[in-house]
Amino acid sequence: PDLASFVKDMPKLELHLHIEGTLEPEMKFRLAKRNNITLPEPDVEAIYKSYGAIHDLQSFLTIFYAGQDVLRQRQDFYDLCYAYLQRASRENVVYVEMSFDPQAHVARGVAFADVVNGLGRAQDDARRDFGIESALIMCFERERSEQSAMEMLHAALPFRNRIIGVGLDSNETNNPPIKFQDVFRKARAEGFRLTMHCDIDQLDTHEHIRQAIDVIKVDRIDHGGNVLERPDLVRRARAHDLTFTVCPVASGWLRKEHAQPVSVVRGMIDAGLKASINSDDPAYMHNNYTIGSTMQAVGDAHLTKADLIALSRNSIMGAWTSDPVRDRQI
Ligand code: ES4
Ligand code: ZN
Repeated sequence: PDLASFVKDMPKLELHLHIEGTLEPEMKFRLAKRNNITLPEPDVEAIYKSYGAIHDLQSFLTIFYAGQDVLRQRQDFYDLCYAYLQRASRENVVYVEMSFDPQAHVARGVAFADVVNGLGRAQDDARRDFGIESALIMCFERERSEQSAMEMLHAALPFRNRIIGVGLDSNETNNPPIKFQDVFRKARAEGFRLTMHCDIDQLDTHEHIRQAIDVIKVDRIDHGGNVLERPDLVRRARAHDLTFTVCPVASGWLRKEHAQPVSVVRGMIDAGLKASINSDDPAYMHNNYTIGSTMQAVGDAHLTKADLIALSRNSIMGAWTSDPVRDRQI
């Protein structure tokens, strides 16, 4: 088959997907109405247009957090998650490890349990209705304090059957991995798997990658493309058998230059690193691309079908399905 139908039919895994980043303008508009929130944009079209201002990580984060403001009730989290899983299953995604960022939700008054139970009930219903499996990764926002992250970790303990790992995201500048050393040590001790963002071309990115591997001892790195510039880090990543969850379309969108993130995937394959292809925040960039269109775009940029199969294998091997802490078999 041609590459497009090959990718379309392939069973796919998604390991780096922010559920809040799947909030499409149509749903944002509907939830704003339902919650009596006045958006700055008068209609759905204007919301799409406002995303044109995204040009780097911080400009994305500003719009991303503003958009989340419409998520107020358990039902909102349910609707968001169910709609995403339905779309994903339609393109043959069979398994998703999706991140959520509780701190912003809790800060605007949503109960932690409403976030997790809203997402969780949608996961259960999507499994029943579409056969798609999924699990949650709780991300800490790295510009917030370590104490706040520790509070979230404690809040997550009763939900260990749903939350299989913890991550670190948001603004990386002057927020190195070691800021959260104690939180991640505790999370590991509690049985959570560990990942963290080392976004492309952030300040001190090589040092952040080094800390993630050597100090935090992560199981995966989200993005991490700059590893390729340092042979010593490549060696460390290989020695630790790390999986990199690369998001070629999203990273290209944030950089307004689309070739580079594709070359990251190519470079990781050639360096013997385990790269996987993922979506990140599909509703905010490139008019709602999908993981299928991401794989196809990467494939069209000179990856073979064998490469795409190897990348999918990396997703399977890098997934956290077999975590012993989980009391629910998937
Ligand atoms: C994110 Cl792409 C990315 N980077 C950092 N933090 C994030 N939160 C949601 N998407
Ligand atoms: Zn991300």
